[in-house]
Amino acid sequence: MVSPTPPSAHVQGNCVAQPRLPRAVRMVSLRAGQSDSIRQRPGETIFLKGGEQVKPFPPHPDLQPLTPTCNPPCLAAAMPPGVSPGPEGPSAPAPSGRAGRRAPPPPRRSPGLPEAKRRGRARRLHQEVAELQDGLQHLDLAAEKPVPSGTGLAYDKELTSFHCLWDKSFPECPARLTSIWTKLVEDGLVERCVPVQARLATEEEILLVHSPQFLALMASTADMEEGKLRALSDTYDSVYLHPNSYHCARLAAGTVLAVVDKVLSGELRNGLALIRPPGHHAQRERMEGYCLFNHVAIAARHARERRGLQRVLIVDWDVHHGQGTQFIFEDDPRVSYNTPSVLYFSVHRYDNGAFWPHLPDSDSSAVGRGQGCGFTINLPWNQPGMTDADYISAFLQLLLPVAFEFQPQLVLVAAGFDAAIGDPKGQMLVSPACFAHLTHMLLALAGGKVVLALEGGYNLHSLTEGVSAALGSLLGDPCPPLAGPAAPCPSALQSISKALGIHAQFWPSLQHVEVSALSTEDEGVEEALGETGGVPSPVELPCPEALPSLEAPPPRRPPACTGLVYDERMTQHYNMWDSQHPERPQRVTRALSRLQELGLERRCLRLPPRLATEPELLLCHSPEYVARLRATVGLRPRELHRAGSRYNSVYMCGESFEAACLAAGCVLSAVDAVLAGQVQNAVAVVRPPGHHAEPDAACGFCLFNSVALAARYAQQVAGRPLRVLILDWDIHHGNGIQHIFEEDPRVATTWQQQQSPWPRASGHCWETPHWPHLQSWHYPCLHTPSPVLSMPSAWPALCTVPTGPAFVSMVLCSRYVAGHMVAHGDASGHPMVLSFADLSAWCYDCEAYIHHPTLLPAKILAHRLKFGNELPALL
Ligand code: X5A
Ligand code: ZN
Repeated sequence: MVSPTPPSAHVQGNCVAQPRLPRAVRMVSLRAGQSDSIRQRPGETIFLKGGEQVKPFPPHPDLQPLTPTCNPPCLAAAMPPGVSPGPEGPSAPAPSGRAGRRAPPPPRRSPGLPEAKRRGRARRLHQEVAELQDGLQHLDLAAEKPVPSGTGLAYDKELTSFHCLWDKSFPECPARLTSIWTKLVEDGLVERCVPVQARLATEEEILLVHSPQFLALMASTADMEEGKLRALSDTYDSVYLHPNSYHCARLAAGTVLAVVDKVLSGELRNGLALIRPPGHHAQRERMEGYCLFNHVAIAARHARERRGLQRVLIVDWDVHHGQGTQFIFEDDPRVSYNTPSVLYFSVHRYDNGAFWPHLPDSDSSAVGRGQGCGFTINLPWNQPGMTDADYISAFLQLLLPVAFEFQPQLVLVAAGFDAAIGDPKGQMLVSPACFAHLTHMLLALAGGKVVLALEGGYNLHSLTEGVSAALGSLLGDPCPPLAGPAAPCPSALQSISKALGIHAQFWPSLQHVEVSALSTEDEGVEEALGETGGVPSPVELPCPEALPSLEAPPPRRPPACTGLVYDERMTQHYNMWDSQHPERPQRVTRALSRLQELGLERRCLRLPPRLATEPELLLCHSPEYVARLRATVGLRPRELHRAGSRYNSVYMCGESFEAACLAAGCVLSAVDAVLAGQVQNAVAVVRPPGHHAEPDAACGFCLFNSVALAARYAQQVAGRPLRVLILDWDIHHGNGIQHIFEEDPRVATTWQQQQSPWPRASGHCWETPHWPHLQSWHYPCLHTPSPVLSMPSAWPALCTVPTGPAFVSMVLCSRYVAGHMVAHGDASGHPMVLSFADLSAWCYDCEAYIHHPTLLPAKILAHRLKFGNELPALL
């Protein structure tokens, strides 16, 4: 029935060879005013159910413009006789194929209540159709605007024009800013930033947070004599005033606003405001703790009230609790949709109340008040000496889960550096590099709209190193490595656990199922607990490294460069008995052309592809197995079929061995480039895949275990102990990798996998290939039990077309052959059609059937129209 075809021709088969992918379509239900919270993803199309339009983004220069007007797909044609099709009537006959030739519905019996219900249902459905069509009319096919770029850096020498007149050794001093500036110039960071002009905050802006009386009092200090300044200062806690203090505090606040505005407008990606005096202790009617005006609080209110943001996250990693900020927002009136607009997170030294500002409000029990409950998150440390591991844990376990749930539109950081190692006040041990990591973690939020405002930091050395490290992350530099393996200390864990316990009631992301609550009959749990007798025993990690020393900061690496390795020859591995097999050559050709379309490919450094050598394959596979695979080269189809069927879910052709060697070799090439420092990181677009391959067996489309080989190879090349982390996000369990490394402590493997039947059970129900970078799914698993889809012969039909000397094999479904959907598309100019016959969607841009979860509303509706009931199992 099937004849093997030359691979090159095969790749050009008619169905999926087009490089352009479908724009994913997203249908969204919105309440009024919410539309700016919907973000378009690259190449994605959004239409709204209620008819409200998503503000179109200007087209991305890298993407070709699409048809400017887009009509709805052929739902009109899809409407059953019971539903009025609208003015034009059905524009085409029922779809072709067996499905389309179904018998008409049986004649009505007696009218009555059921009939009235049916009509009511039809009316509602009609309304939904109208809504859907209306939504489709507003399809916005413009691509996403370019990602903002540029890191803003705001600084003004003017900000050094005040100091404590009566205490020359006061820690909050002008040298803090000058030494930071010198360091940033030295490190070459200033020239990589976009300068942002400092400016004064207006009175109106200060009044967003502070009272008019307090503002007037601060303004009056500009003309005071030293004696009066000192007397006034002494009526507050830990502040000094200088004749220039008021001016500089206004300049500091305005400077944060200047950076925030450029980030919100998209002129800059992120930014840093180098300012003093600090701000986070200042309250509505009080200066305190070296602070006059609360710059970050003003910026948050400004973002909300003047720039219309709904959610702002404030992260305060200054070693002191920003009680001023907390007080300002803890009972802040809600803004919209019952959600307070500002989430305040502070990690600080507390010492059970013994550390300044000595307030019970700084404990984790303070969670906000009224509508603001849960939107103040305090993480108090009860011991000095907290390390990188403690701060990283605080972020990973507490802040980030909440932040990802909150989905801020802007992140403001009260960036003090007094938790840095060597700071006289903080007495903590945080390395400068850690500030790069903390900053980097926040960049995943708010589309990268992160603004750092300097707060404390009184050891000039660690202050300047810390600022430099944080700025490096804003600029996109890779984070400097942290000191060797380390875990949070017991006291830190206690603080984190307590805060988690308190905030789990507000944030589902913090909820965990207790191990004790799991069924004891669950063998896995018992087994895992059995190993340690129930007592947690921390893993022992090899090769601990020395603690970081301030004396020898790691050399700064050049800006990140990403490697890309790909070789066309990997497409020569193909399934000659089933060209619809999901692991097909087009997976890599399409991936690569998508990278090209998006302009990503030309931003990478192309790395040389190569074949994995025999000794390299032996790093993970047995000599017998390698020999057995090598022997498949040149076998005849019948022998190849037999060779493949020895294994679970494996096919082979004459070129499979070479393709598998190439896939593995390309990954090794990427490892070479990364370890040599030629690139910061790399992507290998390879097939066949590898993670199911066992030491002596192919498995699940995989021949050689490329990733496992790469891990072993990296350790070999490095010539020193190297800890390797393998993250396997394939939907299937990487059984091969696990078996290879189960007993190797140098390789940690982690899986994020669904409970899926494979690889435990074999069968022929393939899940769709999962490419996280591509938002489309081709050729979905067609096992959805619907009356039409269960007809076996409708899909696929095969035809072979002679094209000159070669043969091009095309697998076409019967609907394509009959041409109904194509005809409709040609006639209507619709970019996409949904078949009423079997709910498949055809995309003319891709010339392929596509599926995406966002098509589901349309499919559900079509199913309802056709069968009068709900679509059974979802795709
Ligand atoms: C911003 C900052 C410290 C206040 C300490 C008062 N303030 N003892 O770090
Ligand atoms: Zn501080």
